[in-house]
Amino acid sequence: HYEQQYLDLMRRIWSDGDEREDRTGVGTRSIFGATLRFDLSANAMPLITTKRVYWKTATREMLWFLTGETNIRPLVRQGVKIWNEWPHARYVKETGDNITLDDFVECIADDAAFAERWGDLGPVYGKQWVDWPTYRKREDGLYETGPGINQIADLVDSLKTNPGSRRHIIEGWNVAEIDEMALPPCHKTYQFHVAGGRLNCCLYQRSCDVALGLPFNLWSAALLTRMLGQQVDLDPGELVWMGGDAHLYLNHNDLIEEQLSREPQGNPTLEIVRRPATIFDYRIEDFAVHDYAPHGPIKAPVAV
Ligand code: DHF
Ligand code: TMP
Repeated sequence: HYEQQYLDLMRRIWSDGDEREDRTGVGTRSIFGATLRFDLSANAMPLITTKRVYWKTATREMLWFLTGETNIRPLVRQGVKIWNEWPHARYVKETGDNITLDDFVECIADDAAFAERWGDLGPVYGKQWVDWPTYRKREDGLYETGPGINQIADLVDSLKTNPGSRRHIIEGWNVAEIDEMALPPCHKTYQFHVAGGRLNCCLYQRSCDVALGLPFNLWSAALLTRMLGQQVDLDPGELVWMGGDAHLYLNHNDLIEEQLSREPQGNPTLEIVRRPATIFDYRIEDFAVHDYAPHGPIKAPVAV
């Protein structure tokens, strides 16, 4: 079963990983360098079945990236909670107001001005993907800003006009803006490859929370590949995932023990029920998952 690779990675990190302090203070076991491969043909998806993965949440996040948005407000208003902790932490730190996460999120949802001030993550994925900033040197030696680069639109174009290219890349790691981001990009580089009428994707992830983040990241990378494939008339090929620091947080112990006791079940597929005019026109209703009958959800705290 395709999921065995994921469980093997989890087992290997838990048994052999280097136990260490990390930025969040929670502590991890970590290995460096890992690869997973998934066949996406026949609409197969690398959706984890040994716990319930909220693929609609991950899909809403992907659609939000594609709008170029970096404020959590549109996510919050759709009930997507996965980015709430970071603006909340910044708010508490900068104002000294010890508001609860729930109350903070309610303010983001109800008060547009508050959200404008406190809901932004900085120039993260969405911004870099569709509006990477440019500048150029003028005759007088000063710099002026140029129009932003829409990497996604350019990618669709290059896949269509120059499929054999080795430069089909989406990059999130804008070195000059890293320190303005709530979190520097984890799923930082996507490269695409066309072979035999199929679209392959390789994701390089510099840092990976294997228990909480990776199920989302695998789904999202496969989803993006499927959406791009539909737009440029290529069948889905393979997803290759490469991780740098692949880790398990020490407080995910119960999740890990439980998940490693379960067996993968079933082979879920993704149907895209409509063909939107462009890569930017997908809606959540366009996606239907079939044959997904996972084990029950397993809750675990996210390290902030
Ligand atoms: N920080 C850390 N430490 N790990 C992450 O995976 C992570 N991911 C981020 C931002 N910062 C991060 C963005 N993606 C969840 C999943 C993905 C995600 C953030 C959080 C998460 O908590 N998933 C839970 C609940 C899902 C839900 O509430 O819908 C899960 O059980 O999958
Ligand atoms: P770091 O910036 O110190 O590496 O912390 C980021 C943490 O978030 C790390 O545990 C990896 C995790 N993460 C994912 O695994 N996937 C994601 O998509 C995101 C945004 C974060």
